[in-house]
Amino acid sequence: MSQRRPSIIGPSSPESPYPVNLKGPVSKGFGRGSKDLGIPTANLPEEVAEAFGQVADTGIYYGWASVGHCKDVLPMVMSFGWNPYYKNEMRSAEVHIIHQYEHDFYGEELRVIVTGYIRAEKNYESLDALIEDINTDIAVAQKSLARPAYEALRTDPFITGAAA
Ligand code: ADP
Ligand code: RBF
Ligand code: MG
Repeated sequence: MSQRRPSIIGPSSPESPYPVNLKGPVSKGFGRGSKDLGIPTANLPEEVAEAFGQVADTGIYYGWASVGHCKDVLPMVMSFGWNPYYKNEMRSAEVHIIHQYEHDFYGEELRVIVTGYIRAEKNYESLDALIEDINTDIAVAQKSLARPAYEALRTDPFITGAAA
């Protein structure tokens, strides 16, 4: 059975260590995001994931993202951890941008502002249960980012690409 979850998560403005800025070229994962889940995730490089691990625990996060030369700043959800459902061997930081893209963008620079934590990673009995929780994460991220202190980060020079 699915459980009800709150639609807004965390304090009214980001608290330490957030916001956390991460960036790097989009790397190849196992190709499971699109194929199994219908939810593609752009993987940050291993060393960027490890750097995030120095300031945060494994889990599901939300914030803003932008890609390459594109100035659009879009909401995102990020999974950071071992992916218990798939029993991965290494921690990965995977970003699902809440936007429909026409093309892949492997190799392009992905910039992310992590604004807060949503929940711990879970192991699931079925793929459907995982997908249902990810869809709830997406709704939670959108609602949580609509608060003024979070919305303000959408124009941060780091994420718009204005900071060199
Ligand atoms: P991989 O295991 O290589 O990460 P995925 O199936 O997770 O493969 O697909 C991820 C790729 O899909 C990203 O690297 C990116 O190029 C592309 N992509 C397309 N739309 C999105 C999106 N909305 N969010 C994240 N990545 C996307
Ligand atoms: N994988 C898990 O094993 N447990 C999770 O709780 C989990 N939550 C996720 C939440 C979000 C928002 C996203 C984008 C992915 C999540 N995944 C989770 C990771 C998913 O298994 C991963 O995207 C695939 O392994 C594809 O690389
Ligand atoms: Mg992926």
